Amino acid sequence: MVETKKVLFIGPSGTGKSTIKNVFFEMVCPLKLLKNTLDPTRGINSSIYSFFELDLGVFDLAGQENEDWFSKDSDIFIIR
Ligand SMILES: Nc1nc2c(ncn2[C@@H]2O[C@H](COP(=O)(O)OP(=O)(O)OP(=O)(O)O)[C@@H](O)[C@H]2O)c(=O)[nH]1
Ligand SMILES: [Mg+2]
Repeated sequence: MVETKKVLFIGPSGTGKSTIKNVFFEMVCPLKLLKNTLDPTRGINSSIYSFFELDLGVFDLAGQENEDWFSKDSDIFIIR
């Protein structure tokens, strides 16, 4: 049976959330990301990765919208 899990990257803007996602899940070179920085995330950038018996949902949230994640958009924390 395939298990499903969810990981959220949430925190202040410009602290490296999208960089971590790109390095660990997309295998992008960290040095390349220090040179060519990513644009600030808007809204949610979500992907699903399958590892053997695991489907992992990874949600990279915009730091500039942190107030919304803890108020009107807090359903992001619900595991469906
Ligand atoms: N020196 C250093 N810089 C980093 C590191 N991780 C990320 N950065 C830099 O920090 C900046 C912001 O990185 P992002 O990954 O876009 O930050 P974020 O948390 O996704 O920001 P938002 O999308 O605005 O929420 C970029 O210029 C990165 O190159 C790190 O470990 N060390
Ligand atoms: Mg980002």
